[in-house]
Order: sequence, then C-alpha cells, then structure tokens
Amino acid sequence: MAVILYSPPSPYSAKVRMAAAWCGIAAEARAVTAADEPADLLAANPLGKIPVLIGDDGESAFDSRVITQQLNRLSGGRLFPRKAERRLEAEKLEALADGINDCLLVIVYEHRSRPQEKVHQPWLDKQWRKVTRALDHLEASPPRLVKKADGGVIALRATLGYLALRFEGQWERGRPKLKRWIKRFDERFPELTVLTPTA
Ligand SMILES: N[C@@H](CCC(=O)N[C@@H](CS)C(=O)NCC(=O)O)C(=O)O
Repeated sequence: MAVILYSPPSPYSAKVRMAAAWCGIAAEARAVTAADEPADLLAANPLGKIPVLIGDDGESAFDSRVITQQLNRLSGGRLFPRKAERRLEAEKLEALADGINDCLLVIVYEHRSRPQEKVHQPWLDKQWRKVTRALDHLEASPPRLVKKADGGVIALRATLGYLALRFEGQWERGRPKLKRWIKRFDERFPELTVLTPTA
C-alpha cells in the first residue's frame, strides 16, 4: 500500500490526504516529525519536508503539488477537471492556497526558531499582508462548490483549517463568505473535513 508521510497540523499534508481520500487511493498515513529529520523522511525526500507520497513501488513523490498531480494521474483524472479552463482555475486555486500556507509557515517558523528579540517583525508583517490580500480576494469571490471536489477547493479547505488551528481570531473578521464556504464544504464533504489540520 502507498504511504503518506505527514504531520497532523501540516496544511500541505492535509491537502494531499484529503486528495487521496477523494481519489479513492488507499494510503497509510504515517506521522513524522520533520523537525527531527528522521531517517525515513530524509530517505524519501532529501529536503526533509512533508508531505511525501511513497508509492507501491517504493518511489517517493514530493512536493505536495507534485503529489496532487500524481494522485490525479493514478485516479484517472478524479482530482482535476478535464476542461482546460476549469483545470486552470483549480490549479490556480491550489497555488493560491499553498501560497497562503507558505506565508503562514514563515510566520510560525520565525517565532519557533528565533529568540523573541531576533524576530524581524517587518518581514512577518509583509507575509501577513500577502495572506490578507489573498483572503480578501477569496472573500470577494469564493470558489464555486459543486458536487465534485477538486484539487483547488480541497487545498483551500486545508489552508482554512490551518488558519483556524494556528491563527484563530486573526483572520475571520470581515470574511463571512469564507466562513460560510467552510460550512458548505464540510456539509458536502464530511469525509474530507475529518482530515483537515489538527494539533
Ligand atoms: N512546497 C512544499 C512545502 C512543504 C513544507 O514546507 N512542509 C513543512 C510542514 S507544513 C515542512 O516539512 N517543514 C519542515 C522543514 O521545512 O524542514 C509542499 O507543497 O509540499
């Protein structure tokens, strides 16, 4: 069986676990602590980052956008729409969600890795402005939710789960449409919601 190396709070990991579930691809989810640089993770990804998908043949795939494309191929196209225009929309939404994750992780890692007096606040403020602009863009026009999930909406749900976990109380105000979007996603795809980031 395929294996996904992951960590429960990781938004990219949540995205690929949700995507694998949506694609009907059975994969053992194996939790690793990337910060400890464990040997099995380094053997699968020299960058020491999660998530990693290890296929039945032992071949590993990373990063998460490579994994979602691989899941799409393995499932015969279940994760991304076939029509070029829709597919581009889904891929751009995935990139936007991942881009938000990138900024949030910079903030989290800065606080985690540096002594408080060495935290460079202007850099973190810049990251937060990127997050804010991206969320405002999504609030102005939340992605369509149809019967079928895709790599874009799954990525966004994972990212909003990470925001809820690590930035509770800091992003929700003035974003009622995004909050409603989460509710509708969760009503429609409860089997995916259970895989969103957790502590
Ligand atoms: N672009 C990568 C980002 C992956 C990433 O940064 N994962 C974090 C956890 S959420 C990680 O492995 N951090 C440990 C490290 O950077 O050493 C992807 O999409 O998979």
